[in-house]
Amino acid sequence: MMFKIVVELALVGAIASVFIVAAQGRAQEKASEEAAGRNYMRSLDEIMAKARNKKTLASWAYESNITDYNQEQQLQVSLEVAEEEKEYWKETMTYLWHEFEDEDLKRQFKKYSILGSAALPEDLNQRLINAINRMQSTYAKATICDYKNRDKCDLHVEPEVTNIFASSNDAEELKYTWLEWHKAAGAPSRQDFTEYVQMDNEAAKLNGFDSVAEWWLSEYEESDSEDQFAALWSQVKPLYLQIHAYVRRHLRLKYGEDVVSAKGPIPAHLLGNIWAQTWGNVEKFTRPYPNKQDVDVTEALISQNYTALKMFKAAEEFFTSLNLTAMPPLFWERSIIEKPDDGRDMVCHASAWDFFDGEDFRIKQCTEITKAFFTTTHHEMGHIQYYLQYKDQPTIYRAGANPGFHEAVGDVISLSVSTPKHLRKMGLLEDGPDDLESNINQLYKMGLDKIVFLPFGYILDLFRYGVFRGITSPEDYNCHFWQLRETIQGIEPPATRTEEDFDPAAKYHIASDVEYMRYYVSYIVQFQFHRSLCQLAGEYDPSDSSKLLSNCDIYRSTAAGNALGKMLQMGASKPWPDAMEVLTGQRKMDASGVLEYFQPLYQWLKQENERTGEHIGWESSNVQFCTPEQRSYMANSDFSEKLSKYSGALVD
Ligand code: X8Z
Ligand code: ZN
Repeated sequence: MMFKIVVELALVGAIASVFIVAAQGRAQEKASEEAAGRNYMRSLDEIMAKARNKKTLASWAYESNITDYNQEQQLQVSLEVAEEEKEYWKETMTYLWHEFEDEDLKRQFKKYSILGSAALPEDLNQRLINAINRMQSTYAKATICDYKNRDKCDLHVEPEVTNIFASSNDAEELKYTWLEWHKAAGAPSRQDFTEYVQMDNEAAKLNGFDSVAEWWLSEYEESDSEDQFAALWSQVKPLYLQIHAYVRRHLRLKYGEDVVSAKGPIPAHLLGNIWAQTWGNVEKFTRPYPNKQDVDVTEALISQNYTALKMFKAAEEFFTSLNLTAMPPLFWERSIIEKPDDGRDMVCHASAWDFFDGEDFRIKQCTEITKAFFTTTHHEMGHIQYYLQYKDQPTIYRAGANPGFHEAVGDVISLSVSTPKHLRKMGLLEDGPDDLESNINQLYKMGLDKIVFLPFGYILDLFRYGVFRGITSPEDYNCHFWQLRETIQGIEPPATRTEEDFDPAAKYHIASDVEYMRYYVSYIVQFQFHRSLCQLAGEYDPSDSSKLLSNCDIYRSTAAGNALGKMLQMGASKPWPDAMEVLTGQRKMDASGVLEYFQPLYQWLKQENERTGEHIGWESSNVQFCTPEQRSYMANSDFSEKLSKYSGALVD
């Protein structure tokens, strides 16, 4: 009996050790597969840096000088790189990366497992690239005639159309210019946009997404991002409604009730910006306390002989004062910071470029000497700062924690630069009182940039999500676009619109295939970042009324700069909540930063609107942008359902 037990035990032991040896063997095998994966990833990442460098150089050459030759070169390089990416992707997918132990290595493989538009067969990829290039060049080359001098027909969006919107008080001139720009830049791209949507959706499907909407949303790495965006909108909507009502009243007083109705949406051409996305240019005649100091510094910039270069150097100095990095020599050699006057066509819309070689970083911007461009200069330099901070990360991580983070860096700096406190330090603003009325003026000016942008930033991609998902078909493009603008932004077109028009493409990012929710996200999170940086700089204390968030200047605070740098250095190596936590201790996007910043203005606007009996919100527009047929089949459509879901409770 005893003998039998011993034999049995020995047998069990032998079997177990066979299993253990087998398991050890498998573990070793896995470890060596993972080691091979690590080696492969290192070399893949280097090869991809070179490929991206080549592609970016060709795009820069094209966008800074739009010629047929440069377009063809850009196309060929893009197609070559796509082939290369496709070959490497096949190899990448032979690794069993899902089973890797190392989370970071897994993350890199996961990111490389999304091939992008290179997944398309070459002929479809070529159609996609060509459709985008045609839209982009239509936009860049679009010109209109001057209202007062109809023989002068070389007005581009930058600087001429922008300047007309910044300075004209003539409602007829503004309406004419608005209509002409949309005719020249928007309508011609309708076909190309439709082709682009088809091709890009094919690419999305080949990458495992239902449509481009889901692909874009995946960049935010959370399954409920769309709901988060909607919740943020509900948080800030009451603030928007107040500034909207206040501005409408002043526009009505200025242009008369025939042009601006008491309870309707605001006509889009009267807000100082061709897209009505920021309204800073109406500040001069809507300022809450007109007798107080003018907070605009455009005149000071001009009278102090600021040049584009001087604005860029001033921006750089702010970054270095925070112990962040100076712009490298190649930046100054290769950037284009003024519009070339040699007659070439160029994409003037400001942009910042990473060439993925750790040395070459550039800005392309048609700078004008204005406060708005001073802000844009900081915005673009914020992108370069991010590139510089994460340049030693693997190529695949050289991106923002999410696209909104990238847009927020320079804006956070501008929040300090734009304070009267800082402008005085720079000698751009004369000494003045720090009283409540001046503070309201200052907050109002910021609100015209920041609060009013939120619904605009939000709707542009609500529109495109609908298109990509097939909820909005080509026959309804313009109707749905204006339906969104009316419902969420409370604005209306200056005249009847039809499906002959295609107004979305009169905006750069639609014509150039640039995702736009990033700006909405940025305009929320930048206030979270600002609040934390101000606390680190000892410039903000919620319990001390002499230290308002809106008057915080983090200039020269290395504590703030180091904290910001730490977040930026992470690039996309971790999901964005980890990056946000490093700087703010928070893991969620939330509008409390915006609301805290604008709290005194909100109270003031509410009182003022009550005092004047202004209607809050808006009734339906009297301008036609959908036909009665379109309206009737829209009533119970998926589009309407989405619209009410994502707009918060409908206004009126
Ligand atoms: O496009 C830009 C930047 C380049 S990333 C100049 N912005 C958006 C726009 O102009 O529509 C910055 C704010 C919003
Ligand atoms: Zn940007």
